[in-house]
Amino acid sequence: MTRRTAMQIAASAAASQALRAAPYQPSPSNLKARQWFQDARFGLFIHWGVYSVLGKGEWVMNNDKMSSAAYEKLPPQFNPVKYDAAAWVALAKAAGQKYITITSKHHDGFAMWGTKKNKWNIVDATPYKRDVLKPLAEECRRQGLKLFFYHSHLDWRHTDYFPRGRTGLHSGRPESGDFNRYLDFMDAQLEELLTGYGELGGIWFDGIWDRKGADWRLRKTYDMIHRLQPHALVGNNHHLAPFEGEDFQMFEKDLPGQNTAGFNEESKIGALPLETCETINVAWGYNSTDKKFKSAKQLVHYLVKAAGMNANFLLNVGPRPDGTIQEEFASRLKEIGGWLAKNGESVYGTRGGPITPRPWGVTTQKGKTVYAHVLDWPDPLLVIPSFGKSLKSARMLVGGTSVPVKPVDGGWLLTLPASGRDGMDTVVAMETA
Ligand code: FHN
Repeated sequence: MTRRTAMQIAASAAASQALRAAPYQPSPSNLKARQWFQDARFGLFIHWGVYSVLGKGEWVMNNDKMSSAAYEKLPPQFNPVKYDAAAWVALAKAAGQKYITITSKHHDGFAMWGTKKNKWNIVDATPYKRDVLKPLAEECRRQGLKLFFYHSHLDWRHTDYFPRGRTGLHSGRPESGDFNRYLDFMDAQLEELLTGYGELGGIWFDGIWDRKGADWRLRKTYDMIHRLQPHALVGNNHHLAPFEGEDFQMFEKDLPGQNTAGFNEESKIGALPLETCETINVAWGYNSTDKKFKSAKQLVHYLVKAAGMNANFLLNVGPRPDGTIQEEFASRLKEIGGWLAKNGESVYGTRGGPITPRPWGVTTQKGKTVYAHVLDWPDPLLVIPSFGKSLKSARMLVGGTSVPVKPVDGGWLLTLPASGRDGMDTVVAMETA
């Protein structure tokens, strides 16, 4: 027998556990939500928690080997008096983002809402004493964005998260606990979010990779979500092929099917709507020393390359402990929004294009229009390979200048005019028969 890695054995155990449950039948409202999600194409990811006080990212409790007692010194210092949910949602809108995915609970177990299930939360444990998710949900409804909650399965503090996984080993918890009681607690907190914050876009799970092979009772949790909000989209960042009950598949720091980040080796592209997530600098949670900011051009390229692969792009910010979003993030989001204001037709409501990525760029499509996204291609001549449809005409999306099209063996030769070229991404709209 070939030696299978522990990960493969764990993945097959988790998959078989998922398969034992009855097949999941998404509701009509869920299928409609999936179409909306794919049309939306661009969302704002927000990693925010008491860890931001230290400015060393969201893994500081684990990376600095902090005990729960030491970590408990952070909430009393977390007082985001400058938090302005309306401004955050307005920034997402200015960026051209159609939904927001915010951490309701990250791996430190700290609830960013007024949970009644324990005192480890923003209302009971900080001088701010207010729920930050409620105003965000209200602002999203008012400004027309959908709201998703990122919710960590992994918990570095809860004493029933036992046996331990690969992380959170320095919290100082007793070497005992009832994992099912922890999952009951997690489901009870999720029920608060699913019944107290209005209609949600979905739940974005993360963290089961910490205990591969454990029985996470995924279907029990997923079925609860779909019972309470049938339209809510469930995704789980397990870096594996989708499990029964999931409604979209996410990839992290990689386009679908790629593995430049090194932890997407098993994430085969499934048949569900796709999303990839990325940071503007390197860190997800606020990191005051992380100055490796990607340019707006790089981020537009990521957005259109994701769209070219039929995937959404979820772009992250990590707000400061005072509730502000740093200017390096805000300026890039607004610049992306400026590009989308002129070129959004080639992204929103599209699906992956008929031509696979080429040295010159990628394609998206909507109805009979195929959009060529010409990235870092200075030449006026552009060869479009045959793609199963006949090309009737072409125009520069911005300005509408006609693009000469000459049939050649194997496709067409386009001559791009100087007018309408865009330093970030020049979009050519090609009408097909
Ligand atoms: O451990 C988390 C990390 O903190 C962050 O939330 C990312 C975002 O996708 N997910 C996990 C790392 O894979």
